Amino acid sequence: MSQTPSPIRLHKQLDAIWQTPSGWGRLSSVNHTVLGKRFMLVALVFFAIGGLLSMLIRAQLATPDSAFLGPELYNQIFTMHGTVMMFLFAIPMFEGCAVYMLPKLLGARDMAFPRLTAYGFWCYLFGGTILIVAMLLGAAPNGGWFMYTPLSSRPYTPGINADVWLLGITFVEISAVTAAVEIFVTILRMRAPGMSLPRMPLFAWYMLVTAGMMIFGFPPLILGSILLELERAFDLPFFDPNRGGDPLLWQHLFWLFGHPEVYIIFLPAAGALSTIIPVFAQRPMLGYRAIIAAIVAMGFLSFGLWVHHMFTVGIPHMALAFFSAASALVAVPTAVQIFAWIGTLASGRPRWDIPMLYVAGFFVVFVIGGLTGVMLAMVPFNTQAHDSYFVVAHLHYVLVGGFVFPMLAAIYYWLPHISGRQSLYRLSVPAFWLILIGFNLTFFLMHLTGLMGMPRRISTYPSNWGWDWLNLLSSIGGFILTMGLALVLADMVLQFRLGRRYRRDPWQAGTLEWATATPPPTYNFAALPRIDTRADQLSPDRIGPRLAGGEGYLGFARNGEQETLAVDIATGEIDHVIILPRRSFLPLWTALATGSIFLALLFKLYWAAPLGALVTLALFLMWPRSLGQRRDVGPVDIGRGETAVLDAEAVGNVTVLANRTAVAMNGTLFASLLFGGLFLLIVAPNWTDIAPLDMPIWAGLSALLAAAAGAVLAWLARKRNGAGRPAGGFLAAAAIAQGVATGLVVPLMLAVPDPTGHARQAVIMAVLLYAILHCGLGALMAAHGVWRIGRGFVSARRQTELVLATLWAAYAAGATALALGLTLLLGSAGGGS
Ligand code: HEM
Ligand SMILES: [Cu+2]
Repeated sequence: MSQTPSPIRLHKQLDAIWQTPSGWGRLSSVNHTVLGKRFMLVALVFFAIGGLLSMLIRAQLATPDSAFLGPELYNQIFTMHGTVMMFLFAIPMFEGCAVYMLPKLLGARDMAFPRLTAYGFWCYLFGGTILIVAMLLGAAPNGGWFMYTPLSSRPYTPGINADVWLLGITFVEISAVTAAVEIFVTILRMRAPGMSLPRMPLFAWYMLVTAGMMIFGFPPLILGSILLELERAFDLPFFDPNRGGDPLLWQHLFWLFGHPEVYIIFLPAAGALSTIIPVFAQRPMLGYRAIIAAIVAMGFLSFGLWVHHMFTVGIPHMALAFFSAASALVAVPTAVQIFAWIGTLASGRPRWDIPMLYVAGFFVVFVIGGLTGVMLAMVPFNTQAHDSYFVVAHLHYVLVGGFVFPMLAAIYYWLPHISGRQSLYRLSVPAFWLILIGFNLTFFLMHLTGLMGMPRRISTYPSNWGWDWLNLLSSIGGFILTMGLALVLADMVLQFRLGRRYRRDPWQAGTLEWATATPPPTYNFAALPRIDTRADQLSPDRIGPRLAGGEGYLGFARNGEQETLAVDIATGEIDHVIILPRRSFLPLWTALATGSIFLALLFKLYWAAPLGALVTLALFLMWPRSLGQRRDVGPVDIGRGETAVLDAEAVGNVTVLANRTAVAMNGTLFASLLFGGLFLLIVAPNWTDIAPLDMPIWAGLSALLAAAAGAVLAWLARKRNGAGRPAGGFLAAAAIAQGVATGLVVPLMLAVPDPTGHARQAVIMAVLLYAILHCGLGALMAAHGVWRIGRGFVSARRQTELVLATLWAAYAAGATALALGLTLLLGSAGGGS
């Protein structure tokens, strides 16, 4: 099979295997190029909606005593503006960018889990639609995008509005979570052979750190949303200070997510800048290693900063000093990058083109935003400016400067890759100037309005406070900005018809994505390259034709399978061949079923939610059916005279890595829950006048024993399987043990008196529920393994199912132990003084 067939025939064969059908069949696509484009398109639609809302805000605030919207509608509109921009535009936009770019940039044919990409996309689309429809029906969330309790608790927001936010956003977050796992695994394992970590393009490094941050940053928010929804729906008082809860717990959970979130948005944008700047400066990026160190440092530091959003809530002085210093410190890695960018430009021969205009705009706007950020990191100044328009100005300088400008640069840089054409200068240049001028007019003045005392989130103001002119000018600036953005949109649309066509690599870039044809074929590369140098200093116009001719790895169509390569994490040496799943409607059905759970909860049809969950679970169990091998195949030809085993026979394949990542994420969620319990125990009021609980310790200990036995049995099954002995019996025993553990947690839950009475009981219920769910999940994984063994998918060499069963059983046992520990600790709290 190593002889290369004629390139045209090869192209036809690959095309037949990878293509997306037309008509309704389009909805079954799982291809990353298709889904990346869909993600970005939908994100742009939400950007337009968010922009429209900001126009309404500015129209309302343009004049004093305005009655254009009225306070209730105004609350909904600014809340939706912030929510749409952060959750439905910024995050999905870079997810789409990553999904589209990464395989091309790294030299692979798709992301690691194509169906998961599709599932994430549908969850995003449906969740976002729920929010927008709610807004059109006048039931949009209205408590601000950070949803502070007690304002968002039931007594103060009795309607459905807050539930729309909590459920809709959690639904959307599924796409963030799946994207994080995928991006992480794809970058670590699916690079072109030879592309070791130190040879990776900077964009991939940025995305790797971003994905890592999402893995630890999103679970606190998801947990917070679940707890708040539990409080709203079932009256479990996590945040109610009268019953042992604490509104500050919400703020901690929210900002534990919310601050890293800012960097999660900024880093991909910075990654685009680090890709674009060296290309236009016509010299390699300065300080490649320093930048990597800086972004890794940023990733860590950003988790230590969340408290700077809470300086005014009454935090001990020591803590204030620490978080203030840490906030100022994060300016250092930012500065490293900014100096590297400036240095690269200064020492190169910069070419001016549209993307560079936006890079320049970025510098101006972002630096101002950074400076006001350092000002706000100072506690005394923060106390003055807190919740004033100064903060609105700062946050937009950072978000628009740090995300929108770089994204516009990236759109102008990469859109030719999608369209195969170049942008229309007559539209793009004036659009840029309108945006730059409009933006600064709108937001620079807000610093002044803020310093003059105008609080954020007010719907109107009297005319004798001196804010009139500033607000009117801000609003005019906002409309100029919108005109500029509309021109960009027109430019993007018209480019597809009127843009000049070009040959490969229009910017003379050095990265692999330009080695595909433009627009790219669905399989990206007819053959995969070997990379022996830094992967941002290649010559795509030389490599491209060779790969298109089938020269390289996997330059053939085998058995009609969608094949790509997996490499060792550090060295980038070939590890195994991945057979990717084909297009399928399953992701769509599964997302619809998932959506039914959220809708059932939203409309308080609580009986229907478990039904939806069962259907979702059943659909998920159908996913692996088409995956795997039923016999040992051994090493197969991969071209260039080399061989590699298939993923089913690889010990640590991408599925295993993805599950480890999912466990890390899941563990973060659980850790946040444990943190919440301890936080309430230590900080919240009303914990002294409760009596210790009487819990059936025997049930707890036997549950723990059963869960531990499940883990040991799964591990033994794995050992036996590895030694070539039948493992089904042990695995079945593991499933049973975990099932028993699930049952044994129930008496504990039944013994918890009135969980609505006090946050202590509510927390105990939550951790026990978590333990039950995970013992059940472990049992399910083991049972699934038994089934796969029965169907012949497992052998001494094909052991993925056993590795996964062991992993989840061990996790379930650990979680049960911690859950019991916290139950005992909280259960003995109080004592009545
Ligand atoms: C297109 C130009 C934009 C304009 C004219 C604009 C305008 C505004 C205004 C006036 C507010 C304050 C509302 C109030 O406190 O009453 C606001 C809040 C906010 N904006 Fe924007 N914005 C724009 C773009 C963006 C972008 C691109 C993002 C994020 C990527 C964003 C994120 C936010 C957030 C998170 C809030 C806080 C909402 C809240 O307090 O609940 N905005 N915006
Ligand atoms: Cu922050």
